[in-house]
Amino acid sequence: MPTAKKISAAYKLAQDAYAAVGVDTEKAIKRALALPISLHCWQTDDVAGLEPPREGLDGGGIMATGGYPGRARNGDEMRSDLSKVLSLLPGKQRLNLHAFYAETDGKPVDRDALQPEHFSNWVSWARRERIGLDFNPTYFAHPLANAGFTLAHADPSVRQFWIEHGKVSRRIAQHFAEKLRTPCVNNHWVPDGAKDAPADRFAPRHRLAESYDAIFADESVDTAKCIDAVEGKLFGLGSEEYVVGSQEFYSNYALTRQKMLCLDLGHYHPTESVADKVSAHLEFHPKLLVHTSRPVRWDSDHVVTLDDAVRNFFLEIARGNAWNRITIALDFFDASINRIAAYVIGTRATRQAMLCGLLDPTAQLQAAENEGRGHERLALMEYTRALPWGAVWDELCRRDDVPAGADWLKEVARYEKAVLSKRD
Ligand code: RNT
Ligand code: ZN
Repeated sequence: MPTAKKISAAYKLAQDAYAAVGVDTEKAIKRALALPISLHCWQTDDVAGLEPPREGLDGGGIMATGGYPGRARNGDEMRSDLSKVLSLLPGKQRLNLHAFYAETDGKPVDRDALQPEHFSNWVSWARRERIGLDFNPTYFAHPLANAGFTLAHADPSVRQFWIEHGKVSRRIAQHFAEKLRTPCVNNHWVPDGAKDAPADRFAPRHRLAESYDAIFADESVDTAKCIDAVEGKLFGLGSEEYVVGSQEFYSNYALTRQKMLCLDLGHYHPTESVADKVSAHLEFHPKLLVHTSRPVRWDSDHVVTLDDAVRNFFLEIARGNAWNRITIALDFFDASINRIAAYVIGTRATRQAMLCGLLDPTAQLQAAENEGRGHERLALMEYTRALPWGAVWDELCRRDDVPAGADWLKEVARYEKAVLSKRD
């Protein structure tokens, strides 16, 4: 376990090694700590939500697998777990809530009738933790989503229900922004799609665009406070053949309607590079939202690790100096391991990838490339992999007063014994 003295000694050496390739580690640490990561609340309870359980629901393409003990069963348990997680993370965090984590005091309140007051416990908690809130309308796990269609449903009354849900979600997001004095990103993802080849791919897409337009037509919502994002995907459980809200659909929609486009690292074909999409989108879109995730063979939402996909994504942000144009959020859920540890691993890995991006000797690499020394570019790229970013990371943790190395595991074990193991 690294002591403060050893961390500082290793950091000094690392600082010199990075300085030799023109990188200022002090600057990188400051920036890596300041950029917020929005933690998804849904790893606490395996995306179950806090609504009364309903029979015969189709999960809407979202499924957490595994039965590790200690799942949070209510809002208080979720908040307790999330506070523990926050205490083990360096840097600035936010919380990303889904609408079905409303707390309605046992009264049934359907999604189209949700109000800011149903989230007052979350707002008080966020205030105590001094963090901002983000939001997501929940267009799944509901009887009116069972057909596999919501905003693109052929029945206008079903569409209208979901349009109302979209509208209330924006008012709730605006409320969060006002209460916590920080803009709230409100991300829309719908499960709409078909398992098998539809005869008409046009009509649902037309309906989806019209429904969103109806949601966003509400001018009482201030778009400086509620920042709407839209998230597409390639396929899902039950929408293997056709996803109404595909990547192309949402790229065009976001661009023409001034909405933020969300790229989820699990939402593409495994051979596609999401990193490569960054510069293509940022040529046209002012900002992007990213969901870091880890697809294993498919959109499996495994806990994020410091793999090449995540590293390369943030390298692109660094190389385009696009840190002000990216909003960072997490999206994974694994019910087969300790959920507190899952968060700490995934959030730390995301921030480590950000740090690695910030430590990239971009100026030298680009100079070598521009001056025709491709071999130098490649050699330097390889060399940077061996540079001691881990020593910089430990120093970053030390400065923010959170456990460095794997020391946080002890606290996870303590919390598991004292709290999680007492849950059914
Ligand atoms: C689904 C999307 C979406 C969800 C969350 C729960 O494929 O990635 O972001 O995971 O809204
Ligand atoms: Zn996502």
